[in-house]
Amino acid sequence: MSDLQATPMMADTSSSFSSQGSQASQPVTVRGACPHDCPDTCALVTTVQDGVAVKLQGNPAHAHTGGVLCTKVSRYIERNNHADRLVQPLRRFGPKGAGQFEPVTWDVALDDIAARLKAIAARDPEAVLPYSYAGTMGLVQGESMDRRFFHKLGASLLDRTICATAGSEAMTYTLGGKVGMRVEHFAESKLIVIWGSNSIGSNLHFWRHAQAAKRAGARLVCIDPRKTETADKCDEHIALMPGTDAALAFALMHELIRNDWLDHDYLAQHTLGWDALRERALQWPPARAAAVCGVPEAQIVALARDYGTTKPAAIRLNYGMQRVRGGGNAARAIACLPALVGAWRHRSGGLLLSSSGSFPVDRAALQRPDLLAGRKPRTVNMSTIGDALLETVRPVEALVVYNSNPVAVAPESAKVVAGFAREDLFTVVLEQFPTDTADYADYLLPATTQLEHWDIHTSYGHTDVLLNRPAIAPRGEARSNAWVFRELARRMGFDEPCFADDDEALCRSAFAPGVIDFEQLQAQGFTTVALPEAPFAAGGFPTPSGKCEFFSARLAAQGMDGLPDHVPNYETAGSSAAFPLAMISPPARNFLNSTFVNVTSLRAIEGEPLLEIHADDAAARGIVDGAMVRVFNGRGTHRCRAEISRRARPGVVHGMGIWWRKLGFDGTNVNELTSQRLTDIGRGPTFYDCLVQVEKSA
Ligand SMILES: Nc1nc2c(c(=O)[nH]1)N[C@H]1C(S)=C(S)[C@@H](COP(=O)(O)OP(=O)(O)OC[C@H]3O[C@@H](n4cnc5c(=O)[nH]c(N)nc54)[C@H](O)[C@@H]3O)O[C@H]1N2
Ligand SMILES: Nc1nc2c(c(=O)[nH]1)N[C@H]1C(S)=C(S)[C@@H](COP(=O)(O)OP(=O)(O)OC[C@H]3O[C@@H](n4cnc5c(=O)[nH]c(N)nc54)[C@H](O)[C@@H]3O)O[C@H]1N2
Ligand code: SF4
Ligand SMILES: [Mo]
Repeated sequence: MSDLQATPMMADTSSSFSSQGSQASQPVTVRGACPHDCPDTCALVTTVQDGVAVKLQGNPAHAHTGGVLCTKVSRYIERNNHADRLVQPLRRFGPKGAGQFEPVTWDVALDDIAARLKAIAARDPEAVLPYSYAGTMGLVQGESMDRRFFHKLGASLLDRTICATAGSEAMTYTLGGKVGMRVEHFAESKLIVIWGSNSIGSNLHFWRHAQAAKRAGARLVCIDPRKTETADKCDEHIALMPGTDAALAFALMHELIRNDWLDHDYLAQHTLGWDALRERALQWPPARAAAVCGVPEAQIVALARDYGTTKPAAIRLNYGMQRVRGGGNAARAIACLPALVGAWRHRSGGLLLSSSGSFPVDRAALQRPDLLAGRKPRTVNMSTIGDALLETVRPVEALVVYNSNPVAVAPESAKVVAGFAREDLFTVVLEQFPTDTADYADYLLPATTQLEHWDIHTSYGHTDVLLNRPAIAPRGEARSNAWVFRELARRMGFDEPCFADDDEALCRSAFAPGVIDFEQLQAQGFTTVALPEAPFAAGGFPTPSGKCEFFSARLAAQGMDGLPDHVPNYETAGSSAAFPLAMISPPARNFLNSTFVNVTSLRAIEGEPLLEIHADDAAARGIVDGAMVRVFNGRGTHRCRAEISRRARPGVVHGMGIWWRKLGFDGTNVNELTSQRLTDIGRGPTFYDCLVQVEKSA
């Protein structure tokens, strides 16, 4: 690869960096990409001196990043150099889950893993299950050689639903894909509705555009049960009950219809099912929605007026609102709104949930589903991994976990832990750190970090492609995920040429030739994809009808309601005397899911596992600020510190996520309480559809 920057040259993450480390030299800068599961996908610049990463900054040349990183990733070098980094392959000798390991060589580990997988696959390849999510969003370390390996093996397929499928399938049914406004155009919007998102905490670079809009006179409205730091900075906060967003969306439609704030021409030309949607919306006068949402009717009426009369109006929808039973329907109802008022006509109007459908990634080349050779393995839903591992009819016998920490992040921990603790389950974990999941490994393999490996990234919050070059040598014997699967493939006797592709070649195969400007990507670390300014100004939705599908024939064909509806939570507030409080467990600002919980300086900011509770709910239980509490329901108990907080509304508590169990009190976290029930659309988890009781704890 020809390199225009003064960056180290290397063929693969496994190559040696010792030649650079040996001589004192000028600092060099290496361009990269933030790997984390965050919509912002920042461009990074790492300064390396004598083989050591000495500084990590946002790339000022990348407009979306603007030279700014969040607090978390500005500590990435601290994380990289952490004393607990896994630096050699480990084999379990203690009981499952005890985290007792002895070091072994890579050859010993890989030979044994390959032999074990081979033996299981000879009986039933589907007894092997990969488990991965977005610990890195990189296409190479997240969805390339690993997928080739499991496709060739014929392993069970994993339905990767843990975060976003309810909302993203809702977008696909309604708009035709994970597409929408370009994020930079929010800066020119006159009304921004931030719906189910704490942008300051979890989408900081979007917030910069929202602030620019605000300075130019835009009104900002936040729709969130929690009074987040984002809600604090908006002009209006609508603190609805969890899982009631569809009711609010229908009441807005009701008012748009009643006041004729409609774009009749847009509705006639570019939408499908308007008459039926109109009829349904007319059943939702604001008073009805106010009762369901637990917010003042006047607030709904005022938002409808703002939305109906301000142009351009934009909605930043985020995944926080779709982690409930009706999350898919709610996202569909909200996605209908821009078409009612013709907001899509303007590039700064419309909606954005995810931009990830904007990228023409060549997934067939990366993942090689053709290696299945006609086999159709069963699919296991990652959101119900607890139940899946306890299944006895056709049990999972081997589990390979990478880029994920399921023991901490998956719902209903008691079952997840019981599954991972099975003595007859062979578990391989590729990790950077000794996480809760790592403790259950039979083999624990040390993984490289983003500073140490190649990758290529798209984004779900902007529309650029980023290249990540390794800046430093892997710590100890750490190896990239792609290297591990390449080595396993060799030992399994998989001899297709694609199993020889190195990590850099995998970067190149992510896009078909000519689709992106790879030269520019190499030169500056990022490149754009060609996209329209206002994608649906003249319709042209990528749905089967080419219209915004209020009515989805595809959903109807599956026996589902073709129109969006309000689908109440499984665990509706007020329905249970035993468990009267609704609990949501949104991200903590200084953690990224369960990543960074072990970084001392960041954990110090978050303090301890925390339950935010309204003063009235606390008083009714004799709970004082800072008291230890027991949060419980029929699934489990979690002890944590109560904070009497103005961020909580009455009836809703917030168990801030996602602590490592072993760093929390009693070795638990909030997922002791969450359920494995799935969303209406997309088979997603319902983390925020959860009733609990809270009491003082000794
Ligand atoms: N700092 C930080 N950033 C992150 C993450 C993190 O853990 N920490 N996680 C990353 C990941 S994996 C994702 S998926 C993205 C997006 O992650 P999101 O889940 O969109 O995260 P948030 O932006 O925190 O938005 C969640 C918000 O939704 C609110 N909410 C909960 N229930 C409801 C509801 O029923 N209706 C409405 N309207 N709101 C509700 C919560 O109170 C919270 O403020 O963020 C990413 N960025
Ligand atoms: N209660 C509750 N639970 C939730 C949520 C919630 O809001 N509330 N949010 C949910 C959401 S939105 C999501 S996305 C999931 C996230 O769940 P996960 O995808 O499991 O995310 P993390 O917890 O960040 O764990 C990622 C792990 O990948 C590792 N990793 C990073 N890079 C690499 C690499 O290159 N190689 C290898 N081998 N490992 C690597 C990190 O060290 C880290 O331990 O959690 C879900 N769980
Ligand atoms: S976590 Fe998000 S905001 Fe922070 S550096 Fe990474 S992409 Fe940027
Ligand atoms: Mo997520």
